[in-house]
Amino acid sequence: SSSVVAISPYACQRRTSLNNYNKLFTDAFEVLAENYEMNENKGPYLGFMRAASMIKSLPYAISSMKDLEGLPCLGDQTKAVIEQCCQDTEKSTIKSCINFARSQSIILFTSVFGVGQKTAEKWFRKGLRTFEEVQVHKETKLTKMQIAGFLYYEDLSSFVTKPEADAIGQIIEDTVRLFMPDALVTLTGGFRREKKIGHDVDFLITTPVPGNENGLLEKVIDVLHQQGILLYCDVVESTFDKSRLPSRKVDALDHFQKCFAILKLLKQKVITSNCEEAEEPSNTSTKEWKAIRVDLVITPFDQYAFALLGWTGSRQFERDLRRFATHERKMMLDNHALFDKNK
Ligand code: 8DG
Ligand code: MN
Ligand code: MN
Repeated sequence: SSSVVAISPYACQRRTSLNNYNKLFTDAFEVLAENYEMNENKGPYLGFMRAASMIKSLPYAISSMKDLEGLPCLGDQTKAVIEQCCQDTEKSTIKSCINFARSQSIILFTSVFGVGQKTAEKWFRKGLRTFEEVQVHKETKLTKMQIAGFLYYEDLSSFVTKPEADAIGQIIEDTVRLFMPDALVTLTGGFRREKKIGHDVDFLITTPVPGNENGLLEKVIDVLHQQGILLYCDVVESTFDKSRLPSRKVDALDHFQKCFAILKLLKQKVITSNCEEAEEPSNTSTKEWKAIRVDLVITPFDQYAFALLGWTGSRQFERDLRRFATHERKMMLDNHALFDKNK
């Protein structure tokens, strides 16, 4: 079944649907990757992420090692994990391994908005193992971002649904249009890939008239604040320098002005179809709103296409696009431009 058509080692050369026939394997790979990333072990981290990405493109469920013949992106380590999964007929061992890995303190800590690897490790080294321990520990100084992260942890760690993303989109669009009627507000990230759930909602904002985007973000933030729906906001100013060449770093962040925010979404603003409404959990809280993570990115119009490509993700797809540009086309791609190194 596997090698009728050769599968490309680049994610950007593979057709991948949201239908993942091998979720158990890819969950295991991603959790292992995360553990390696924590230990700053870049090689195995990329190896497992690449393997997970490739496996997501397979139109069949892997059931034995024979199914792996001719597949790219698999090394000894990844194959060993697949072999173990295949032998584990109940799948309970692998599932409990995944859950155990996820419950480990460092990974648990980085699930808090504003807590990166360094902070998670620092807390761990101090002997802290739970959120409670972190919050009551006298010496822990939380940043504004981390305070928001803990305050809204429950909302932020529950997934954002598509209707919620659309409701946020309406708010952002209405607000932007107050100042710039011809502005373009585009939903990016996982929802642009038609994922049904996400951890946040990402938007690109641009205007066709060069320069009109200057000052727009501040005005939008101001209105959201006045409406009382801005729970948190961290603005990162643009660091774009025209003389700069595209970054060679595969995971480099971009230079656009942006804002990492938390918005308060009133539940009444979310339009759900009947079938989705029916499964509202028996919530004990009477809270009428939900905290939602929102990323707003402002781009000049002439860089919009590259920004859109870059912010659509997935992360692995973006890595492979850049790798493909570099190695197969001798070009350099980032969120701002595509450079031909020969010209
Ligand atoms: P999710 O939120 O549903 O979990 O998935 P996602 O939408 O694919 O992930 P994301 O973390 O929201 O990021 C969306 C894409 O944007 C991702 O492929 C990487 C890309 N990206 C950039 N610059 C930056 C940046 O500065 N921060 C983050 N988080 N992502 C960035 O191009
Ligand atoms: Mn996202
Ligand atoms: Mn995001």
